[in-house]
Amino acid sequence: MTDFNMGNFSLEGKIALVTGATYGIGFALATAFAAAGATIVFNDRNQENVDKGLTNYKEAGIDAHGFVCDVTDEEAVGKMITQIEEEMGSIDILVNNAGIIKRIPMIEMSAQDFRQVIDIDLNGPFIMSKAVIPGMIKKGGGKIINICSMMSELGRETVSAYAAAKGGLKMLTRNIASEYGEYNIQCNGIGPGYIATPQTAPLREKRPDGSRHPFDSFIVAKTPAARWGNTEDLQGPAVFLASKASDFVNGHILYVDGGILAYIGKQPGDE
Ligand code: NAP
Ligand code: GCO
Repeated sequence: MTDFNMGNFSLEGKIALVTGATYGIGFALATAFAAAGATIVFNDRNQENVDKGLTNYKEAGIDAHGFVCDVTDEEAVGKMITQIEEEMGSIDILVNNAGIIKRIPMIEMSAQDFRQVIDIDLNGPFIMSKAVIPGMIKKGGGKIINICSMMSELGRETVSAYAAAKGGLKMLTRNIASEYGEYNIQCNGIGPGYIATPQTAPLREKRPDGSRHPFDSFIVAKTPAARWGNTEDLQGPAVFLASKASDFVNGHILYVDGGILAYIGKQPGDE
């Protein structure tokens, strides 16, 4: 017998804030944190989404706390964090999950669209992290998990702004780890592969003749696991990075991609 303590994976007594966690990946991560014992707080950018989220959590048997807050609005973020700290206590775990994508060829993309993606996907995590780190320092530690992407490593047509933001988020992750690691703050990233959520629904839509979207077949052929990921695939890695079990893991991006980044891809004709 070793003296390894399985309790190191527990999130009992922890307060976890997951941004944009009404549905999709954020919701799945929050429900896993709740199952591991954490109190769940989430935000979304309008009341309708927050209400939808509260219903989703209730149906899952989770007593979550929801806030209307846009992650790009520094003043609103400051107010939300103060309110959470006053009402529930300081935040132990922050997941920067809220994000958008715009699929537009780069030379047709307006600077305004490019800026909006960078604002939500990169400035948002900066604003959120900046707001929670002082409380984590006071408390003696904390966990920040940034939801990165395959596009933190790879490019593809139409996603220039998203790739720029998610590549930047990888480096923000390493920098937060570098700057605040000495305060027992671990900042890591999760890089999901292609996960079936509303964000990727347009890439899986059937063609008018009933055939599969070419991108759908392409991704299955490009993934050694030979399938799209589902949001549950991300739960174990997230609980690990949120828990004491990962206290010496810092500045790391954990790719949960069914092997995409390890694989050169099938030769034409073998798909
Ligand atoms: P999703 O289904 O579109 O959910 C994203 C959530 O973030 C939505 O609830 C959205 O609200 C919210 N949000 C957007 N902008 C916000 C803002 N400014 N302030 C607060 N909330 C905001 O996306 P998902 O697929 O679950 O993705 C979650 C994260 O994982 C994103 O960062 C995404 O880039 C990343 N990711 C996804 C995949 C994938 O394959 N699905 C893979 C890698 C990484 P609205 O409904 O109002 O837009
Ligand atoms: C796209 C996709 C991706 C994924 C994801 C991959 O259009 O290529 O939407 O960017 O959502 O981020 O990890």
